[in-house]
Amino acid sequence: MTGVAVSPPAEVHRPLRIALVSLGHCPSLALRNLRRYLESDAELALAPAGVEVLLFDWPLQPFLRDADSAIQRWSFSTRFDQALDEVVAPGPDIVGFSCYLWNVQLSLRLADAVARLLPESWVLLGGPDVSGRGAEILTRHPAIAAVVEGDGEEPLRRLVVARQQTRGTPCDPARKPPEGIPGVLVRRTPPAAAAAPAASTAPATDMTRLTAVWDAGELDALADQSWSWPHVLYETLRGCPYACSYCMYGKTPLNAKEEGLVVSELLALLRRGLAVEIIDPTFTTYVQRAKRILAELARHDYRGTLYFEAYPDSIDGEMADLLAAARVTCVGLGLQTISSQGLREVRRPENRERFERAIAELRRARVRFYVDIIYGLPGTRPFDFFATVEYLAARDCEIVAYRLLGLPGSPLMRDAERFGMVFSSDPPYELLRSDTFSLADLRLCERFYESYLSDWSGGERRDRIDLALPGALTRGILDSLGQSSAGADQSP
Ligand code: B12
Ligand SMILES: C[S@@+](CC[C@H](N)C(=O)[O-])C[C@H]1O[C@@H](n2cnc3c(N)ncnc32)[C@H](O)[C@@H]1O
Ligand code: SF4
Repeated sequence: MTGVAVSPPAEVHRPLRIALVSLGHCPSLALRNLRRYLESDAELALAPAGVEVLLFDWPLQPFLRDADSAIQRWSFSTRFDQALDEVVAPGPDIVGFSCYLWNVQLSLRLADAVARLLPESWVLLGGPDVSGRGAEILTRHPAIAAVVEGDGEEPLRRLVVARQQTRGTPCDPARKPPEGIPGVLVRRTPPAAAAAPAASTAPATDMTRLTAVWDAGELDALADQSWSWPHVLYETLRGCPYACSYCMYGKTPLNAKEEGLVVSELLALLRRGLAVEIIDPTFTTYVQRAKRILAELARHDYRGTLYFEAYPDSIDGEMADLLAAARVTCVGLGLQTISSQGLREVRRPENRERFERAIAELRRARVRFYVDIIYGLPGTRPFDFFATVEYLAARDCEIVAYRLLGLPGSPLMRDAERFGMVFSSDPPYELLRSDTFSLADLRLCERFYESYLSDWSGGERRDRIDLALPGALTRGILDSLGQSSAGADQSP
């Protein structure tokens, strides 16, 4: 018998390549987490030739500018072509796009094009803008192989293992990601339109494996790029104990990083002089933990700055002092509305006393803060929004007002019919009408807020009104906009 030397197919001699793509306002933490999770995986490390993760992390603005100017010039060679070329050139086996409302349309366009140019690679989507509507996306985009819903680390790892196992086998154009991976929706062939449901939600990410996700050399290079939100993102935990229906934050069970690790990683970033955003849904809500972390940070020197958002109830005097000591430069507080009904309808607990304590303590400790509010909330009317602005103006708070967005997958979308809410079907999914807001009302709220910022948040006009008088500010602003102010003194 003659022996035949069987060598592995040429394919297997090169690493399995995974390209991860993000278009954003700041460097993507999701891509770093996904990369770190794959690189620290024992099973994948044993694979022949290993796994190579390529990150394509691009500022979004140039894509938008280029698209605009190309249309003006009637020429369609844009940053898009260059991006496509860069992703396709290394011949990745898996290409994953990180989708948020600011990039989902561009990402889908790129994903469709990549899938056409690389028919044998698996093109995947993940991120909050596709979570909760994977089946709809698979139906509308036949080239997408799978959508990952929720936390992506463990589902992506399993997809990579599955791809690894099929390497070197004869090319089968119908070869697709397998069904049954928790958190992964895959396309079924045939019929092309149907999606196999995700087996269940993805298992929790092992947060201990997400250490040092920011590569030090990479951070220097990132600082050189023009990001519109020049922050380095850091998460100490996932999950939010509150259930505000409009929000996509923290709809996963609590999953926290070990405190010592949080302190050492944050110090490493802060010592490099970086502007760090802690992106936990509400950093201070796990009060004792947050206090221990802040106290530990406060013991060290650093040039960097810290910023985060918080549900205000947890900010007492001690917390405010620790924030100041740890050199937190700004805190975003959620209030949303002073209407009790509005808060009830979005399942957000109300605690005005605690909110007032938080702003008083932050002010005393000289920690800058601003307050988030929303217009268009179910169960509210424009005058509730005006009264909320008045309430905050009377307390000298910096205000950030948002129009209600119907985020795909958020619990609010299940209530849309009950409140007659109609949202734009495309990003940013803004409210167009509801039982209590016409489109004209929404436009008026926007003008009201802009007028408040430009003419009434300080200066002469403001000095002329008595902010303690209910309705005085609302009347002033509406009169200046040529709108009737009848009803301005009604309080919610
Ligand atoms: C930082 C941040 C910003 C930054 C920009 C960030 C960036 N990358 O460019 C700034 C401050 C500019 C910003 C602005 C806004 N934001 Co914002 N922001 C965030 C925040 C706090 C963190 C995002 C993040 O990096 N998270 C950490 C990573 C690890 O989590 P992740 O992104 O969910 O990724 C995980 C999974 O989704 C999945 N995954 C993600 N990508 C991929 C890719 C693949 C291939 C796979 C397999 C899996 C996967 O795996 C990851 C790890 O588990 C989130 C809330 C949050 N805590 O997540 C909101 C959030 C993303 N923002 C949101 C919104 C709505 C806004 C605003 C409209 C303001 C507002 N009203 O809330 C504006 C829009 C600005 C604009 N005009 O474009 C929504 C987006 C919802 C959506 N459908 O996209 C979120 C979810 C918050 C919310 N309100 O519910 N934001
Ligand atoms: C992380 S939250 C604020 C901090 C804290 N978690 C809280 O709720 O108090 C960020 C802000 O984004 C705004 N926001 C979130 N989802 C929104 C949506 N669907 N439409 C409009 N604004 C939204 C809210 O004003 C919210 O306060
Ligand atoms: S708005 Fe804030 S408190 Fe409410 S669910 Fe979202 S992150 Fe949690």
